[in-house]
Amino acid sequence: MYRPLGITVSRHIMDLQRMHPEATGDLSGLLNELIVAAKTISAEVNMAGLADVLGMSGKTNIQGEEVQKLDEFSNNTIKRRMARCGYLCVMTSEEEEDIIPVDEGDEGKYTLAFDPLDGSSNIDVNVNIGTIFSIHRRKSDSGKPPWGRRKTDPEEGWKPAEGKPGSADDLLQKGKDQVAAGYIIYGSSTMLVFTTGEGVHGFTLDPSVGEFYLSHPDIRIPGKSKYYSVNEGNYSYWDDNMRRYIDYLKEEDKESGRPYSSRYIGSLVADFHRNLITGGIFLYPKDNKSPAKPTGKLRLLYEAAPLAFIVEHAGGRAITGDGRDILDIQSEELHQRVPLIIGSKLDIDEAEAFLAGKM
Ligand code: FDP
Repeated sequence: MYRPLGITVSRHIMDLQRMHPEATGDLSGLLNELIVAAKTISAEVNMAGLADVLGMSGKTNIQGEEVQKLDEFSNNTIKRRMARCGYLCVMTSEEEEDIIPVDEGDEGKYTLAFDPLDGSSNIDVNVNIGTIFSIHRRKSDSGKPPWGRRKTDPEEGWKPAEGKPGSADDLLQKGKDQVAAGYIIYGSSTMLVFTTGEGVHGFTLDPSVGEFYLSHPDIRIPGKSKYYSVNEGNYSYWDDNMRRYIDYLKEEDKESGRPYSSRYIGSLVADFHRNLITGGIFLYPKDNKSPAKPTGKLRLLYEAAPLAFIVEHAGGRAITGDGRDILDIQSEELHQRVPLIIGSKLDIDEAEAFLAGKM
């Protein structure tokens, strides 16, 4: 019933572009290409159980193609599609150690960092998983004319304008300098949530027409919540302040709405999405579990920073718990890890005070 009136994501992106007369349309083009990749992944995720059966029986799917692991499929889908979209100069993915170059001649003015399939331990058990993305403007000169990626050659017609490839340095930027960030969650339905800095908007995929429709305009995270999401199995690896905070959330105190309820899925994107909609605080703090990961588990460029950008534009906050706002961190490595404490603003303020030993 809603279809004829529903606002499609492409219409929404065009509306955003019209608000900026100076825009070239590159960011719109980039988002639209990413959305096609997301729809491709969504279709494959929905086939996961079946693909597994087919994979075990002969390692080929019904089209006669080799069955790939879903995270590998998602990585390849995004990287191959985006390498030739003409709007990027370089990419980085959770699945790849080094930077991912774009196709020669297709260099553009943006960078893309992505986690192709977050929550991979949940893939095989039919629990929500997702794709997270972060877009920055490149720092280096693109070497292209400002009016676009292609020029017309009188002899040969359209051909790519020559451009300069990007480097890791283009990707290593602060979260607050993102131009767009978002995620796609593959759950009971597939949803896209993103922001270009003008509100956070959610779109739900109607698989029968293959279109995302605006279903959650201008999402605002509740200021205070009654949910906390943390892997409490790590309790003995936390410092005293962190333990005291979690103990505090579990104490009974009607006036402050305690005890809080615990909700932990173990897919960052799913835990984050639930908290964004209902209110909540997600914590993956630093711990002493592994000397290799003293700063927590989650990655700055394609997990913490994009979700921090979204939550702040929805009225929430994201911090490390050691005195830093996630969006202020200058990334130094592609796969840098950070502690992440993210969610409803008043809960984050309170957690910050606990972690600083002030409460
Ligand atoms: P996963 O290991 O399943 O890929 O970043 C990875 C991540 O999942 C997040 O999605 C999730 O929030 C977190 O790790 C879960 O870690 P724990 O198993 O240590 O709780």
